[in-house]
Amino acid sequence: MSKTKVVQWDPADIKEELLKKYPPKVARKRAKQIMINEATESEAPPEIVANVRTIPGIITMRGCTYAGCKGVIMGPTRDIVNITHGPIGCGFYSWLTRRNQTSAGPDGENYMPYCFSTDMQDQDIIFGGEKKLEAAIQEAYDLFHPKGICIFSTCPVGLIGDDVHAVARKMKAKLGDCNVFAFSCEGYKGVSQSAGHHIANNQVFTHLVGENKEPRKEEYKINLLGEYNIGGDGFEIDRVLKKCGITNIATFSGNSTYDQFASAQHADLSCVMCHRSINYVADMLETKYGIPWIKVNFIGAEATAKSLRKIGEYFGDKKLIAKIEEVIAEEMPEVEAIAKDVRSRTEGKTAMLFVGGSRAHHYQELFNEMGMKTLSAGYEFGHRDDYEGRRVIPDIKVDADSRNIEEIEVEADPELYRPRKTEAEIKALEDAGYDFKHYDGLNPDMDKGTIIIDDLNQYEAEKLVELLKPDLFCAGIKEKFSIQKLGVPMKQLHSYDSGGPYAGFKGAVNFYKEIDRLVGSKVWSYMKAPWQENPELTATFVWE
Ligand code: CFM
Repeated sequence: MSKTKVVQWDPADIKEELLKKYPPKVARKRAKQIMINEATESEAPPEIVANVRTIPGIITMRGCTYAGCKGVIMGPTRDIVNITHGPIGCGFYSWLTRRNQTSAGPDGENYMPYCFSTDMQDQDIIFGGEKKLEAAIQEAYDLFHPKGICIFSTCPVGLIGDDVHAVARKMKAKLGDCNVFAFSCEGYKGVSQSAGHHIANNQVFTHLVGENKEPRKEEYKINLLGEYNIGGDGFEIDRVLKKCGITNIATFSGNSTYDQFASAQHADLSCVMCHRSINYVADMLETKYGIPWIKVNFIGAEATAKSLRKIGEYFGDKKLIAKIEEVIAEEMPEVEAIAKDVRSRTEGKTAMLFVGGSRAHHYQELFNEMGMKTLSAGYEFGHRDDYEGRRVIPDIKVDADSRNIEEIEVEADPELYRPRKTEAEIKALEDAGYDFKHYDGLNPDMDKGTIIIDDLNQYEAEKLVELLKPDLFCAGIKEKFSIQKLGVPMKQLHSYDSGGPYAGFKGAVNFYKEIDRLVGSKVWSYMKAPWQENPELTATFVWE
């Protein structure tokens, strides 16, 4: 790869380059998932195709439905025993690899260091695995006496037809003091982990939210939805919230407990960080209990300040608003000093971000604060609303894959439904520019002419890097080494490599320092694989 930078490039040429090698049918499909941001001045931005099956043969970055359910939503809860019903690999590879941290708290109840699995064998596939599952639940109960046990289905469980829900019901009745429930989150159930989020949202809402009836007396009670405490992000956010005097009743689900979920209905506002993974719970909390929700983002110091102010404005209490301003004034000077220092080296550097269903958007805030420009970005499994904003939801085509995921009916609770604001109060806030239930998505925040790509794959990732030579590429472990081999620094934005937290004020400082070092390092551009230095055999493919 040449070390000279392409300064001028035409996004249409780049798109064409990416599609060139594909067979025509594949190219046509991929063309709808590669979008030049707001290509035309006059027309509405083109629709992006998202949340559809990856074309067979393409090496996707996506994960499976089980990963979204067990790994993402339920996994970070420390005092629920999460049993993977399936072959051992599914449980093992989803065991702490996401770096969702936890603090055991005064009760010390923490099952996260354990990997619970039924370890299905050939004979269980042939004769059925229900008995083995029953025995596993009993064993976990006898050993730990947890408040809850969750069962996660892997692909073979769905294929052989084990009734995990019947087993869960039976064991819940038998054990008496342990909430046992199951998830039909077989890996193949949806087109990505996104389906697993939805399945987890439904089940945790049905079986757990609202169970703790004990009223809560604290002030300014919120739920923090879609924060998973990766690399300690949630610890930093909780520190800031506490300093402001805001009570976080329940985080879904970073560093969370059974009781947090069970008490979520006591909050007066739901703050949604990751819209993709948890918007279903936000909506259901509103429908059933009358708790409004707003979109927040604690990635980026400015974004954190803005989100705190948004919470303050909702409660509308002078004492809280003053405290929030005091906290921001106290935290910002350090952040600004470091930002100013790194900016002298990072200004004008370029990045690409291809992560999950929200970080490819949120992290652009941090890069902006460093004066860095995002050339290209996209989600692995975002839906159209995560790109184009929630206003497109009514136009989203429901296909067979989405129908596969249950839509549950939720109604206002006859006793507990209590609108937190009157219609007039809501209207007054909205008239003043306040947005409820609103998310604008990634597209409006990206520059014109940048390239937005859904479900980027291995081939396109390498091609993009080759053509645009970014100063930094952000994705996950599957992409890490191939990008570094192209001579470009790579930062994992799922697990944060071994770093973090990056949320809140202290997190922003961590991020600035780390990215400064990464984009300033020349080491990757000196790298040459042995076969590049001394080719032993050269050949061409038949199509070349
Ligand atoms: Fe939400 Fe996440 Fe993300 Fe996600 Fe994920 Fe994750 Fe992610 Mo990896 S819940 S959509 S399914 S912010 S595990 S903490 S980093 S892909 S961008």
